[in-house]
Amino acid sequence: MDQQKSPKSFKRYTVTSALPYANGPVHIGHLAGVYVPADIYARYLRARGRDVIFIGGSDEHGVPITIKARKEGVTPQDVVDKYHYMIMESFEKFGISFDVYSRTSADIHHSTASDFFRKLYENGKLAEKESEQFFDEANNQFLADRYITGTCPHCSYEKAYGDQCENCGTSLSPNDLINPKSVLSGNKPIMKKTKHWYLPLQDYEPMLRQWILEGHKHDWKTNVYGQCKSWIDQGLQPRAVTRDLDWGVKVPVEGADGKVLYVWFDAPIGYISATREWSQETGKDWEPYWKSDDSKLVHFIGKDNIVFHCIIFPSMLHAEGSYILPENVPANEFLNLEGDKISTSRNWAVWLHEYLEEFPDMQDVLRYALCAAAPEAKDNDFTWKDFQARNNNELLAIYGNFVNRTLVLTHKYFDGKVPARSELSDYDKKTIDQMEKYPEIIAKSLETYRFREALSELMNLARLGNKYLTDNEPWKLFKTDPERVATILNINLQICGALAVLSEPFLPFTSRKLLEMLSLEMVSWDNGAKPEILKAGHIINQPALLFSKIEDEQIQFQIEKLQQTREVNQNEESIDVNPLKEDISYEDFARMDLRIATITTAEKVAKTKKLLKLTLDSGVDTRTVVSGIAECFTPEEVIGKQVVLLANLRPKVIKGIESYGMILMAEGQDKKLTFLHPGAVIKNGSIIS
Ligand code: B3M
Ligand code: ZN
Repeated sequence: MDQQKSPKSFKRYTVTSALPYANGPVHIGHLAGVYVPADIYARYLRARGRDVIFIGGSDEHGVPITIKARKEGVTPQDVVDKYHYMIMESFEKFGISFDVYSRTSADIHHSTASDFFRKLYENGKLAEKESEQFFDEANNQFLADRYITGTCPHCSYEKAYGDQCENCGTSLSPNDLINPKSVLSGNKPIMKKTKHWYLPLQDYEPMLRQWILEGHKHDWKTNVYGQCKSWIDQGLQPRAVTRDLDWGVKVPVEGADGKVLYVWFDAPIGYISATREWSQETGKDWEPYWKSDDSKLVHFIGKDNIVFHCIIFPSMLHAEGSYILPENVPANEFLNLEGDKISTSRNWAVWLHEYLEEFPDMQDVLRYALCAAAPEAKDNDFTWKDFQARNNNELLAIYGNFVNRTLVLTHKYFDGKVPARSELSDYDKKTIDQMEKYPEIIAKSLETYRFREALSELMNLARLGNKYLTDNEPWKLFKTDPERVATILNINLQICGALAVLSEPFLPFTSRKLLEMLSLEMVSWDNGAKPEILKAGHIINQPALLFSKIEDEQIQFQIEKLQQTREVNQNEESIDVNPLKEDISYEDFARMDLRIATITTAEKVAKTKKLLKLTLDSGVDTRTVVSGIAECFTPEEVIGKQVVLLANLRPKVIKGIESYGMILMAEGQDKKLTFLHPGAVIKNGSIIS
C-alpha cells in the first residue's frame, strides 16, 4: 500500500463508521467520537466531487443484547428491532448522511459473514482447537464474554466481564477473572470441553508490522499508532472467532451446532454486507469499493475499537485475500459529560432522541459544539455551559450576526439585489484574497482528519466577514458614497456565499437555510469561495434567523436533570457497594444479645477524635460503652437517645476505659452514621430478635 498517494490518486472512498450496538439509544459520545467526524468527512468528499460511499448500520449480535432480552423477557430480535429503528432515526435527524444504514441481523449480512468464514475455513486459515471453558450447569450453557463476571486481575474491580474490565479498560479472557461467576445463575461455573475456531493472529505479525509500524508511522494518529504498536510488540495470540451461543451468525461448517461467529468477527464484515445491500438497491458495483487498490478505505471509530479495526479485521481481510486494507483509522478518544465518564447503565449521557425534543431544530448547534470539543487527541469534556457559549458567542454572535447584518443591509439599500463592485481598496483586495484561500485551508485540515481545526477555520471565515463589515461601517457611508457601500456589501455577500458552501459538511441544516436565503444553488467545494459566487444583479430572499439565543433557564434545566441522575446513582451505589457476607445459621444469630438501651451520659474521650464514653441504661444494668461516633455526634446530641445495644460483646479496654458492648449504627452516604431507633419508646432491656 502506498501511503504517499496524493488524494487525487484515489478514485473512490469507502468511509465506514462503527456499527453501534442495537441495545440502547445513541448519545452525544457516539456523535462526537464517530458520526459527526465521519459525516463531515463524507460530505466534504462529495462536495469535492469524489466518489464516496458512507456506510453505517447497527451491530445486532453479541452477548449484551441477549442478556438484555433475557432481563426484559423478550427475544433478542425484539431488542434489536426496537433500537435499530430508534438509532437510525436519531442519525437521520442529525443529518448523518449515510449512503446505506444496514443491520447485522439482515439476511445479506448473515450470508456475507458466513461466506467469509467458510472461505477462511476452506483455505486452511483457521485453527480448530478444543479447550475447557466455563459452563453454567444450572442453565446448561457455556459462558462466553459477558455471561461471566469476576474480579479483574489488573485493578481488582469486582464486576469485570469475561471479555473486558470496564474499570481499567483491559481486554480480558474469561480465564483471567478471579472468582468467576455466571451472570445467568450467579453460580460458580464448572469447566467443560468445547471446540472453537481461531484466527492465528501471530501469523500476520510481519504483515501488520510492515503495513502499520513502518507504513503508517506518520499518517496515523499517535493514539492509534501507539495502541497498535503495543499490541504487536506484546506478541499476538490466536484469537477465537466462534462462540457457544445461539444468537448470531451460525458457524457454517459441520460439527458446529450451537455455535455462532464471535460478534467482533461478524460485525466489521457488516461494513461489506452493507455495501452489498447498497449495491442491490442502486445497481452499482460494490466490489471496487472493497477490492480495488485505488479505493481509500477509512474507518471512523472510538478508541475502544482500535484493536479490532487495526489488527483483527485487517488480518481477516488479508487472510481472505481479495480485500484492501484501511488507509487510515482516525479513532477518537472519549467524550466525558460534565466531568464524568458517559455511561449507559448509569444513565449518564445526553441522549440524542431527548436532545431533539428539548432543542428542536438545533441539530447544527450540537454538531458544532461536539465538533469544536471533539476528543481528537485526548478525552474531552462536554458541559452544558460550553454548549451554550458555543451557540451564543460563536454561532449566533459571529456567524449569524454577520450574515444577518449583510442581508438586512442589502435589502435596505439595494432592495435585495446584489450590488456590483467598483474600484477595490487594498483592504477589499486583501479580504477577497483571504476568502479565496478558505476551501484549501479547510480541506487541508479535513484531509488529515483534524476536524476541530477545520471547524475553527470555517469560523475564521465568518470572523473575516464580520470584521470587514464592522471596520467598513457601510451604514455610515450610504448617504455620501453609495458606490462604496455597494462594493462593501458585494464583498460581504460573497463571504456569505462562501460560508453557505463551506459550512455544508459541518452545519448542513444551516448551509441549506443560508443557500435558500441567498437564493443560491449549491456549488462545488473548489468554487465555493470565488468572488463571483453571487453575481451582481442577483436577487436574494428575505433573511431569517440562522441561530437563536439559548437562555440560561434551558441550560439550568439540563444541569438539574443531570443532577437528579447523579443523586439516583449515588443512592444506588451506596446500597450495593458492599457485597453480601457469607451465610450464617439462625443459631449464630441467636447468640447475639441485642436489646434496647438508653444513653444517660456522654463525654468525649480525651486525646481522641472519634470516641465518646457513654453510660447506658440497658434495663438490666448500668454500663459503660466506648463508641466511635464522636465525629458525627456531640455528647449533648446523644444523651437521652434510645439505641440498639449488642450487650454480650466481650468487654474490651479502649484508651484505658473498659467498654461493655457496642451500639449498632447504620453507615449511610458519605460515611455518615445514624442511630437505629425503635419505632416507639419502649422499655429498656427489650430484646431484639
Ligand atoms: N458495536 C462496538 C461499539 O459500539 C461495536 C462496534 C462495531 S464496529 C464493526 O463500541
Ligand atoms: Zn480492571
